[in-house]
Amino acid sequence: MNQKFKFNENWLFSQTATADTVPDEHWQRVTLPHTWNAKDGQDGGNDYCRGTCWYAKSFERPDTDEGDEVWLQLEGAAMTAEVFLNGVRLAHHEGGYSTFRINLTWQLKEGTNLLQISVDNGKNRTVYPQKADFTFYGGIYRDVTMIIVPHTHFTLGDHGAPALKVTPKVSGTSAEVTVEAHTEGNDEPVTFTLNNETQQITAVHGVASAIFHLEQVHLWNGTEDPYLYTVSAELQSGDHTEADFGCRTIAFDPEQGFLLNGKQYRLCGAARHQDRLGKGNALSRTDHEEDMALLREMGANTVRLAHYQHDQYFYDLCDRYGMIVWAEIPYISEHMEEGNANTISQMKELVLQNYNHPSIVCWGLSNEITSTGGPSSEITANHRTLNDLCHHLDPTRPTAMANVFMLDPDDPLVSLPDIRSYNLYYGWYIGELEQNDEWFDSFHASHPDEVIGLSEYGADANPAYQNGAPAKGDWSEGYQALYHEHMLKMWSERPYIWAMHCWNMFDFGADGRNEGGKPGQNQKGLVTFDRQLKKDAFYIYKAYLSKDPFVHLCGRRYAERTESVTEIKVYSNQPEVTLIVDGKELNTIQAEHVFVFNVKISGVHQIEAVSGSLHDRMEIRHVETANPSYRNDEGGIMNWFDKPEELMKEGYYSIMDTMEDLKKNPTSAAILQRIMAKATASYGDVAKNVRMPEAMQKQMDRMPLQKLLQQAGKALSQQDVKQLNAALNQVKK
Ligand code: GCB
Repeated sequence: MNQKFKFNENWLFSQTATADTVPDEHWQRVTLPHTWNAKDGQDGGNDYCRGTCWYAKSFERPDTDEGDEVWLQLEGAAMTAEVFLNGVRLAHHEGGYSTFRINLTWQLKEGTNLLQISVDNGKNRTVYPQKADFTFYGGIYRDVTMIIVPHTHFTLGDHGAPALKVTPKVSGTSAEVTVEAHTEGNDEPVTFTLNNETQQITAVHGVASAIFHLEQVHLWNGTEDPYLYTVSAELQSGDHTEADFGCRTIAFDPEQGFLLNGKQYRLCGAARHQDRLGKGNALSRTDHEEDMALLREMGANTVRLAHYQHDQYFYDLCDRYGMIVWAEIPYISEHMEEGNANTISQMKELVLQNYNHPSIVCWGLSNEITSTGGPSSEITANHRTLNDLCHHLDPTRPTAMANVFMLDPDDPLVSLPDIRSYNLYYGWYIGELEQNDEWFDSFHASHPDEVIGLSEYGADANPAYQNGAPAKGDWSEGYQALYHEHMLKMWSERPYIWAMHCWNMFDFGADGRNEGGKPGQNQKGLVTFDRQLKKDAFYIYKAYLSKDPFVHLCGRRYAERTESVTEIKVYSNQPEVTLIVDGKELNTIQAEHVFVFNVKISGVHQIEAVSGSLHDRMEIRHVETANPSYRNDEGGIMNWFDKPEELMKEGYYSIMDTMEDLKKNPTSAAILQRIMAKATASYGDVAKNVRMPEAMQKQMDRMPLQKLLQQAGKALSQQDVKQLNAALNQVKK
């Protein structure tokens, strides 16, 4: 028999049960996928339920033929799961993002069986992730499937991997495709079929390998033509399986960046966290499809599936639509001494389970792993082990790392993986936008033989916040848009950047955050957490990347404006845009991507942007008093910096002085130290213990304190800053 069916219905769930509790009517009825953190993991406070919860399901022994085996497949149980059948523990799995399977056969009894699964997302020092800027939702949050197979069957027990491993090797117009089938039970002949060709090979010690030659191979060619082949395999026992694969070549070059099928292929897209508002990580196929549709609409040709293994269905969608993927494990933010074994098992699962996906072009070893403790020999040693493991399991793809901006580019850890990438937040957390350009110019000049990419960059925006003069730290939709305008221009001028992944495609749950008017969310998304609203920044990507003609008026939500001449900005991929105000043509501009018009306003105005048959409309109005709901008043610091002259007092210190100068005077140094301690104490786990490299500290010391305070966000209130300046105004220079 060969049967596969979803096992998602009629589960019972308890947050208070223990191993000895018998499920009863007090347990909650749930359908999988399920998480217990859909609400508390997204509302701020860093107080969501983390611990062990229980799932239970009674079921009748399925009908099987003599010798059949019954397996259970879990595609995601976060983070550590133990599976018991009729009271006997059958499996223990560590890692909340990968598939694992359990052979239930020997423990099944006639009649009713009881399956109990404990799932633990509690704190520990062995299973990643433990410290990161996202919510670690607990639950059996992906599908559970029951699989019934004959005694001799395609392998189910190898790290959740598919039984077929397909390795296409393209040369010229043909390809040699090696298909390796793994079997369990007896060694039987395996019949492989690809196109119309059939080969029969008998398995030896559970492995049968066939080689197919494809002439005039149809390449998998990114978003333009993501052609997939399907190979199938059958056993005499009746078990069968199949795998999709694509034929393509990938290469990385210090000057040309990424090459697909021998041609430079500029990669630009975003990173994706999987979760959603109100659902956490318990998603439906429709949710995944919607995410893919949004990436495609934006014109992205790559996605970084951060910071863990995503649903198999999403990798399938990436294959199907030609989206290039960076795949990674949640080895993130801090290295845990006792966590090495877990990094290895999660990496093994990631590579083995995803080997066949043509969309995947690199294995990410870690993310900002040195950010809390700095580099160390232990970190390097573990990365070396992971790097070797990836090469051993998959010699066809390079390894990568997403480095924190503070990591010295000459640190040996940076050159450990095959290709380099950095997460840079100049223009948001630190420094100015232009420093991104400078950083890349400097890296490329000093490391001409190395491949470099930008694995993260971004700025938060709550689309409720609007600002006629957008500024860093104001959480406004306008600043985020300006920020990404800069980054896309920077990228377009540097063809050597192998990939640029914006952080993030979607706002996501980070229960430890409390800022920008939405506690519990990281709002760097180009699209909101519920996927309902595309922020203006989404459209600057579309202007650069998409071939679908469009015009988009920015500032639609900035409807009430106090200025008498206002800026109207249009994003488009067309060469020319006309602005029509109240039915009259104002101006026609030729530009690339960004079209800026200045419009006099007095009352209510109908604004229309037109290019050929394309148009977009909005209404704005002039008001005397600024709409208070447009302002993020949490820090409120921004208002302050509008008038720096009011902060300064002749002959005395102020926040307009550089840190370097303030540190020279013992009194101002003490005041500075006090305020810094306060700011650090109020940051979440991630920011604690951050060690600043000397060069970076020096760079910061040369900045006026005011600039740094602007980046402190919620950590310091407007009142704090006022008091600080008043205190400094009393210290004589
Ligand atoms: C990073 C992290 C990512 C965070 C992001 C941020 O560097 O890799 O997990 O969410 O910054 O928004 O701060």
